[in-house]
Amino acid sequence: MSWNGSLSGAQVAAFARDGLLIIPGFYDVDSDIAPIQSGIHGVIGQVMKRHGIADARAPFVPEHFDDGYQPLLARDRSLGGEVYDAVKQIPAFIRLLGNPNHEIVFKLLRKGAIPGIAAGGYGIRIDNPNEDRFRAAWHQEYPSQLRSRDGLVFWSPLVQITPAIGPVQFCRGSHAEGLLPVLTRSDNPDAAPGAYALRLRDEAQVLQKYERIAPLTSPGDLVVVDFLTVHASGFNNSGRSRWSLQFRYFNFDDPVGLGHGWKGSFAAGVDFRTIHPELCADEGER
Ligand SMILES: O=C(O)CCC(=O)C(=O)O
Ligand SMILES: [Fe+2]
Repeated sequence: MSWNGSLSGAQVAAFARDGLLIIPGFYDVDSDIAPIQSGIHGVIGQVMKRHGIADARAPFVPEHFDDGYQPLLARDRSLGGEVYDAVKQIPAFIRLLGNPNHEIVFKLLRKGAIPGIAAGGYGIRIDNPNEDRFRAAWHQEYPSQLRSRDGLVFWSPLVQITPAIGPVQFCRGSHAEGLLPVLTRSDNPDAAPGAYALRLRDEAQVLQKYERIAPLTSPGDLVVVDFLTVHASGFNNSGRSRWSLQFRYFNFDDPVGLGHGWKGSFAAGVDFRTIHPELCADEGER
């Protein structure tokens, strides 16, 4: 069972109002999600193999696809990084990235759009328990992706999202702010890399205006996020990593994207400051 190919008028209106739309059961858990989970199970095994670690795991079952990952992290955090880099090359993941339903949703939510897949804008997040360094602080997607201002993030969990595992938090309706200025941290060598170094300017004032929602979604569910909706990672206090899919699409017909030629941002080796200097201030300049 997966999406029936249509969105109701109420869903389209809710997305326009909230900058966010949850579509339960968008993906088929057996044919879309389980093959990705199985691929991850295989990659974890290959990382074990590469490092001479005996693989004593049970055979793959979807609910426990990430068995063996916490012990890898405990042994050496860099092995987690190897898994992270490898899993976005799983064929079933790339197949789902290009699923025609993403284009259909894009065109239903953005009338007249010409959808594109943001190169470097897709991946599988692994938000590990009690780890802060790679949590996404409050942000809009556009500065870290560029391509077009009216893009969409397709976010979907590979594990059941519970309060303890740290659901993503969204400021409902915050896309109405338009493009928000950011602070950069050019002079701090200890700052997190790339997009992680950006902070919303006047973050507290922005946040207090909006209701925060933290959807508890299940594998197969889809969260569609406007590129301007302010959101942040939750805190994972559970014993399991929070695995989730991100596919990002943009619009070739967006005036801002047409203006800069659909350039990518940090993941494409571009510094956001060079494309939108008017939106940037160094943290030291405040
Ligand atoms: O999953 C998360 O913690 C953050 C997700 C996010 O920022 C995104 O998908 O754009
Ligand atoms: Fe994001």
